[in-house]
Amino acid sequence: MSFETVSVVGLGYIGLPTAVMFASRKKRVIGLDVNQHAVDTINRGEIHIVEPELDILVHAAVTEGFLRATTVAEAADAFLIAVPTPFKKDSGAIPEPDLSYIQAAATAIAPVLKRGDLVILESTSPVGATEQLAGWLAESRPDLSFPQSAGSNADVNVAHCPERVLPGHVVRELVENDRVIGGMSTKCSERAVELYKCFVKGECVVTNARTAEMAKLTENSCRDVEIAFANELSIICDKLDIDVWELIALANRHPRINILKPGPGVGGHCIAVDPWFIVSKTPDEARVIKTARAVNDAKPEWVVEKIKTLLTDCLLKNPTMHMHDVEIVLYGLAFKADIDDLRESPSVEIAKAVSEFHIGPIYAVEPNVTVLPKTLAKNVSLRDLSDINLNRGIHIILVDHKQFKTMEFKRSLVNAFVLDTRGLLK
Ligand code: SAJ
Repeated sequence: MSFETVSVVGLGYIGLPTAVMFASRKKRVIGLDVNQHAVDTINRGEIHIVEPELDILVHAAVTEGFLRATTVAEAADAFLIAVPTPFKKDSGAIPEPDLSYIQAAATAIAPVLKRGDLVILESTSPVGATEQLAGWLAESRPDLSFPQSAGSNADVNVAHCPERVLPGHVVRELVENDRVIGGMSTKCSERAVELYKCFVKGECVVTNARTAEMAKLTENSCRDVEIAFANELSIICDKLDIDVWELIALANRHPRINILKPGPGVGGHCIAVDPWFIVSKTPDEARVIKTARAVNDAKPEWVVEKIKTLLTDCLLKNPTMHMHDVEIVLYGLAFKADIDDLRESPSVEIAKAVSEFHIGPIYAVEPNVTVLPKTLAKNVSLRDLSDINLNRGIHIILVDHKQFKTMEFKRSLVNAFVLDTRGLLK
């Protein structure tokens, strides 16, 4: 049976581009989201997030009638769940995954499930979450059989196919990347491959659900560990008076070395979160993964200390100045370059810490947002790059947005009090 109607649950950074991919292949796509604003925006053919090329695709999908968003679940042949999987706040030293959004998605779609349907969990999840999802669906629908009891003969097939696309490159990577397809039975995997093949040009590699869950967590934990190594190097080099950027460039000339870039810390809702899903299941075994998290989480604090030192230096060099005269300019608040996503951003954390000790003006230059987060709104003002006086104050580069990469900007900053956490000026 082919998939005529596809329902995508969760219309965020992953769900919306995925919905649009199916719509572009002329599938009837129903997007389901609890956020009425997102639903209304999409139904107008507009988008509520920043992602290159997505606006044109959504506009086309909606105006051609292939994509429609709603807050109430409707019947479909396949359901893709792309909801957040954060960790529980205040769950102790090792954060525990919060599966409540997946449970809510299961509760929403269960009433409209029918024989032959396929349910795919795309959200990055701890090992065992797909089985848990299938359990919740089975509880709600005792009239249908699921793979945990019926295997390949189940009425409803369930698989985990983790999203692996890079924010900022989602549209291209959705099509080109290989997919890991972890079915709860052979039939589940076959059906999932059939579905993804309608737009994925990469290979669809089949495994079981638990391995697929762990594969995704492994990818992001690997990146976290590698970034922690770079961040640790940057702190060591600072102490030893070595230019870390030159050092890494030299080391990377070795044919088997590829050190990543240090930064102000690791942000976003993936790399800073997913390793905990491994650590919380196996705390005694996941020692490197846990340490990498600690190293990366401590980097913003280190940056804040460097800003304090810069401020002291600035005041010592300008004895007539008072602290309230010194402007601190923070370049970039997003968690990485050329996106508008401020979630779990180390730059926001740094800006907040600066606003707690500095009594002078604090400006944030973030070309991708128009409103500051509530935590910063009181003491930090959002400025255009063109309104910044580069000849005075302290300048902290937190994100390497394309707007900061111009030669003119780089040259102007050379003589100022500058902390370049991204190596942008190198
Ligand atoms: N970062 C550094 N130095 C680097 C690379 C990144 O400090 O050399 C920082 C970034 O500034 C950012 C954080 O790490 O704060 C994460 O950025 P990222 O570009 O490494 O990753 P994400 O979170 O945008 O996307 C990751 C990707 N995973 C991998 O590359 C293994 C993506 O493919 C996943 O789909 C995504 O997580 C996800 O949704 O899980």
